[in-house]
Amino acid sequence: MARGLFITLEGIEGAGKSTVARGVCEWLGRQSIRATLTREPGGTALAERVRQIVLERGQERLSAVTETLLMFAARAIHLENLIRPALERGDWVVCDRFTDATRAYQGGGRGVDAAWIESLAGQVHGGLQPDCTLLLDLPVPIGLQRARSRQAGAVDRFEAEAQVFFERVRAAYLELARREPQRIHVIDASLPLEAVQQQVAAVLGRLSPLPDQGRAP
Ligand code: Z5A
Repeated sequence: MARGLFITLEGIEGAGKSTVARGVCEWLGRQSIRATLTREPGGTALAERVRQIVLERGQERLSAVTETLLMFAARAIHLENLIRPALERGDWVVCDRFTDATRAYQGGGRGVDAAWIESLAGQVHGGLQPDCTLLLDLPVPIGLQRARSRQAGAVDRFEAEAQVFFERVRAAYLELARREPQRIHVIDASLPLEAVQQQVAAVLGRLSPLPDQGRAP
């Protein structure tokens, strides 16, 4: 059986990735395509434990290099136990963040060496890249306002960052999209949800003719 397609969603905090990812799965369901919805860091029980380590604001310092290694450790677990098996059985995988997030957050946001990130990416998933990435782009203050209006509980290590950090992350994402326009589709996420979903459906529709794979029986 041919493998399913690998779709990723990216963007700054509060861009609407989780909301849109659920919508993408519903859209695929209407096309009779089986989809697996997942997220990073995390996605499996073990990778979610790594997520907890990397997000929680604990006593010990976590350097940008350590943060990068933990993102790839979680990713390696996720790929082996969930992403690759799902793609191989013909499901489409819809993943809320993947390696572009490491490029944007650790590379753009924290200044980690881009060549080193690419070398880790090559080792962890050299043969597998997303087929299509939806970059939900919006001005940082709108994203932060949306995220904070919804926030409940403790603020994590990223949510505690200042606006200037997210400005660097956003700029890094837009630069990635400029370099890879065939794969990374910039969606105007500042618009109302319905308009965002229309843009997303237009991109997904252009992935057609939808391959004769991963269809529900
Ligand atoms: N991270 C990293 O540094 N390196 C990596 O390699 C990876 C991740 C993989 C956790 O990610 C952190 O990990 C993340 C980057 C880092 N930290 N940050 N920032 P996460 O994806 O789990 O957390 P998040 O980015 O903070 O997600 P989020 O805040 O949940 O945002 P979202 O998923 O993009 O948004 P949402 O929950 O779908 O929507 C937010 C609210 O806005 C909600 O009330 C919606 O109803 C509302 N919304 C959504 N769309 C709209 C529109 N169009 N209009 C109005 N309101 C809307």
